[in-house]
Amino acid sequence: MKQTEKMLVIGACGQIGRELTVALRKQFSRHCVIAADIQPEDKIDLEIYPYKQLNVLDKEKLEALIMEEKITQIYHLAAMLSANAELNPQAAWRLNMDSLLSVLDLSVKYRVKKVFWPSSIAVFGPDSPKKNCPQQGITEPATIYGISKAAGEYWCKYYFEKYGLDVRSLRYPGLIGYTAAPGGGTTDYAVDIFHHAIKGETFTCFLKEDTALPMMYMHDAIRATLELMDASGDQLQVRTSYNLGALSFTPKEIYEEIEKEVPGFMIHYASDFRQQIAESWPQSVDDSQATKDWCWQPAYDLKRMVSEMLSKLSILS
Ligand code: AKB
Repeated sequence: MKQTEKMLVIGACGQIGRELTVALRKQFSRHCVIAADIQPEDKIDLEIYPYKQLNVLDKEKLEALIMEEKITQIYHLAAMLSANAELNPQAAWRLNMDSLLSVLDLSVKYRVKKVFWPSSIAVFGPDSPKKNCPQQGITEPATIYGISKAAGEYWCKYYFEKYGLDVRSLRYPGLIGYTAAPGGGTTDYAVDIFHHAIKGETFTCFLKEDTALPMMYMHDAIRATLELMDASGDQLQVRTSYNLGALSFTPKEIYEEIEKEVPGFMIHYASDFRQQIAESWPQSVDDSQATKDWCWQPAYDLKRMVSEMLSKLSILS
């Protein structure tokens, strides 16, 4: 039954896309999962194949791909993240919203069975509770990225209710992985810090030392995505996007954990415009609805994540 699925991962060269493509191919098979991204084909490693170059804003090309490949599931991960979006608000809105609307529209037209679209903790804003921010916490985002994610969540719910399209979504926290670097986010420091530690370089952090944010190891994020997509539709009470929690730490706390394994590693703090974005987000989220509906449980704590990141990155370097 699983073999009849044909999946399209849009944004497959990005931080989540790369690992999700590999995980889906393990669960299904290589030829069932088509990776698509804006990168030209000659820049792609062999492990990403089968691959199609796609600018997701090119709706005609997206339509041809869905139709020709008889796609049954779409994972739409292409987006501009929070910090870059603050610097390019119009372009961020176009990319984040127009691409989602094309995916939703074409999914209805071609009877795609399931769609995954990532939301973010960025849907919350300065007036949302800081600790254990609830599923239904106030969503009045202060960033253009957050506004696009909040609006996107309602579009997903609307397509589910109006057209019966099975769209599923998670509000990812900051994600930390070792295969692909994030780009243009506010939580990126928590990945960059590892690369500096491995190279023996002092790290300059763009957030203040006591700025706590919700975070998650990539393995947990990928597993959560697969578990949500595997869950039976009638278990899912949330058709906007699920809060998803695992860790909450400050730059100082992750630095101290890394320093235990890399003695002498140094950090320096020089906060910039990203500090204000971080301060508008909650420090931790309440994901009990995800636990209740599809049994979500994170597996990695800070210590385990730090140790695995350092050992994987030292093998790769
Ligand atoms: C970002 O920092 O913009 C993202 C996010 C929290 O969605 N990692």
